[in-house]
Order: sequence, then C-alpha cells, then structure tokens
Amino acid sequence: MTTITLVQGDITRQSADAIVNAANSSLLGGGGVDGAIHRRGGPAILEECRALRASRYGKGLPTGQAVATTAGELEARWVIHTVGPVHSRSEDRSELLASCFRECLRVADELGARTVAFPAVSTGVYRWPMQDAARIAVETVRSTPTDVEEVRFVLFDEQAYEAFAAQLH
Ligand code: AR6
Repeated sequence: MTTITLVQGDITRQSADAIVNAANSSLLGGGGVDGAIHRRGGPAILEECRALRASRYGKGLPTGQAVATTAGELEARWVIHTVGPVHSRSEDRSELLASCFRECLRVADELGARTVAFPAVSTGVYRWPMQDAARIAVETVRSTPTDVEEVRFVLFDEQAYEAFAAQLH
C-alpha cells in the first residue's frame, strides 16, 4: 500500500529517497522547481543531466518520461526528472501528465526508493489548472502498482495544498 501525504513548502527542503523535478526536455535547467533544485543541489546534478543528454537523450527527454540522477547536496538520494506537458485548451494532454507520475514511480521502483516527493508538475510555467492537475496526480498514483511506500506531494502555496487535499477526501 502506498500512503499519500501532503506538505506545503519547498520541495528542495524535503528529505526523501527521491524528489521529482518538473524539468523540461533539455534537462539543462530552467525556472520554478527546476531552478530551485539545481541551485540548492549544486553542479553535480547538471553534470549528470549533461551526460544523459550526451548518451541516452540526444534529442531531449520526451514529455511524459522520467530519468534519475543523484541529488547533489540535497537531502535526498536521487532526483527524478520528468517533463510535464504544457497545458492546451485545444488538445487533451491528460494522458501525458498521468504518464509523468507513472514513469516517476517506475524509475523509483528501479532505484529502490521508498519515499518520493512530487511537486505539482505542469502547474507553473506549463499553466495546467491546479484542480485538474491535482485530480490527475492523485488518481494516477492511486492506480499505479508500486513498491513506493510514501508519495508526498509538496505544494508551494495554500491554494495548491487545498486542491490536493480536496482529492484525498
Ligand atoms: N517547491 C515546491 N513547489 C514549487 C517550488 C518549490 N521550490 N517552486 C515552484 N513550485 P514549475 P512546470 C511549484 O513552473 O509548470 C521550468 O522552467 C509552482 O508553484 O516549476 O512543470 C522548467 O525548466 C507550481 O505549482 O513547473 C520547465 O521549463 C509547480 O511547482 C518548466 O518550468 C510547478 O511549476 C516546467 O513547468
């Protein structure tokens, strides 16, 4: 059984086996969670991301997929980088957002991670409406078989926290 927990705060301050980064395909950093993780985690994470670009992901990490690096100076063993979809009004990209959560859990299982902290992927720069993102995140974690014991959603503000809390009732 996977327990879902909620925390309001900064994901870079979490101690968990793995923390998830809301990255972009380049894997070379950006703003939001991505910027915060690279700033606090130090250069080791970016070096590993560069190596992944040079080896497996020459064209970038596709949307909906996930890949792990070590976590540099963060209080976690691994960072799992995933690329959420940009929200679109003309096209339903929910399946790609669900895929981010499934793929992160698959990578976590490969690593042997038992606690995984997720941000609200796609709800910042990628503009996904928070309530819908919360529904997809919670439904996907609940329906994905995994050995992960705790999935912790780390929500930056109260509105995000409330949106996720509403899904757990
Ligand atoms: N801890 C927890 N949540 C955070 C933090 C933090 N330190 N910082 C922001 N959030 P975003 P996306 C929340 O934009 O929408 C980057 O430039 C934020 O309030 O980080 O998937 C990447 O390089 C929002 O609710 O990710 C990509 O180019 C949520 O985390 C692009 O942004 C996600 O916001 C990815 O966009």
